[in-house]
Amino acid sequence: MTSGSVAVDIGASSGRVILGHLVDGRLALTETHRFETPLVRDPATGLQSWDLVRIEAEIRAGISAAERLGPVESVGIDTWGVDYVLLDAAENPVGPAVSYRDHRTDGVMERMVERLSAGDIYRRTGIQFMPFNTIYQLAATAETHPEWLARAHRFAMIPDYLHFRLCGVLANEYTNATTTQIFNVSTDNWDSELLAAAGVRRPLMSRPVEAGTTLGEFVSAASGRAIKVIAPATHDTGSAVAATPLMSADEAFISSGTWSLMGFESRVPFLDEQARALNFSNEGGAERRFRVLKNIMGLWLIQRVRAELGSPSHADLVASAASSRPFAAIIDPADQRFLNPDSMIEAIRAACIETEQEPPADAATLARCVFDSLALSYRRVKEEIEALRGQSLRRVRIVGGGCHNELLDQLCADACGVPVTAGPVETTALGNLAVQLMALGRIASLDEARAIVLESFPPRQFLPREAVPDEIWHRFCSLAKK
Ligand code: ADP
Ligand code: LRH
Repeated sequence: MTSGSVAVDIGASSGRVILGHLVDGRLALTETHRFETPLVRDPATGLQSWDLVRIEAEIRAGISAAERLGPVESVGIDTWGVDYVLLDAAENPVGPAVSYRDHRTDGVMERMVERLSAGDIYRRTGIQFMPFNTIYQLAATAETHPEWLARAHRFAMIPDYLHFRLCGVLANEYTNATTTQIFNVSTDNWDSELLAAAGVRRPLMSRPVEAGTTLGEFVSAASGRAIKVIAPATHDTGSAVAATPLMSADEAFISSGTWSLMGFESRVPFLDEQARALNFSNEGGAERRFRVLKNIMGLWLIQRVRAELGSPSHADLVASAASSRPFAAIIDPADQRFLNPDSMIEAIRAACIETEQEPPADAATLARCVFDSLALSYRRVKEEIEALRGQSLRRVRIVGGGCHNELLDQLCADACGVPVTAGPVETTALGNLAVQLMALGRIASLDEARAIVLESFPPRQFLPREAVPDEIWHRFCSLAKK
């Protein structure tokens, strides 16, 4: 049997280990393991954190399961962005791996921006201002737990750390480094002034390596074999867009999961005043292509609503929303109150009451409110992208777990007024694999990888049907200004 590569793709809702084979110009995937990635309260500090011990054990279990299916040549890990661990002199974690959803960063961004100037931070990094960016998380640590930074010898983003656990080589990978808002897009390295402002000593950081770098070897306890550890685009969105079959410059992507990341690909970053005013990110990608995008609150809203409703199936929630009255109540998903409220249902209802709308009262109306509001957000970002580029978009490609939601796929086509394609669901794993296969010399370029993805997993099409009524669009625009 031909050897395969393993993509470990860990999202904020679930992690999966996927074995990929490239056979006759097609990629075939076998999921060998899936697990939840819930937030846990660190017992010592109460901080909302990730359980990296468990995540590492799940990764090892998934790789062993893949090996039972046949020889594995390489493995690479991607995760959500912005989160990190500090390592001490013995390379053990200092403090917990705190989640970006923890409230410790409340108010930190505002204070730092006042001190440093938003224009200057944006010119250096080109990254969207979000309160949970790594720079503000580090500044929060410097305020509340300076002893952690004092003890730290190294800084690792989550996938950097997990790769280190597999192969013993610690490297900071480029695509995820760009999500920190501490990476200087002009010098192509960590920004010393921003590091100092965040309270971090420069020697903690190493010059980021490219996506596609072979880091070392993982010697499998199960088989005794050595498996190459290859850093993919370790930022999950970087891997997702690497495999999104973008076929021309007038196509946008939405990487749809816990977040909806909507944007376009560019060979150059957009760093001017308009990009800053619109608060776009220029995230670094494989082959040094930039993802010019906006973080939209995404399916996190429905994940939390669903959990509070006792976890009805996704299919039931979507079906009930489909039969519920359109636009009965809408919210602005960008409102930071939705980042991590005690109750998402109460946060949505409160936002509706404040804007004099009937608050959704049951699963169907809550889900409809979330899906309608996300579709309106997609239209807003589509218009912002068009303004930024001075060019119309002609297609939106949705990838990720969220494209299972055919109601949302259709609402996106209706709101944006352009054809939408949905799929593949496992685009992030495909992008992770593609970069490994490029490093192994099996695929020549991202363009070739995308052609293979399109051939292997043809997406579904959704054409625009009903335009959003003007009154609704104006209501949404006025919500966003409040
Ligand atoms: P992440 O990588 O951030 O963990 P995923 O890409 O796995 O996220 O997407 C998870 C989301 O996909 C869920 O929150 C859910 O809203 C949506 N989803 C998954 N399966 C379905 C389904 N069968 N129907 C509708 N939505 C679904
Ligand atoms: C999506 C994602 C996104 C980040 C967020 C923290 O999973 O990586 O690109 O901004 O998580």
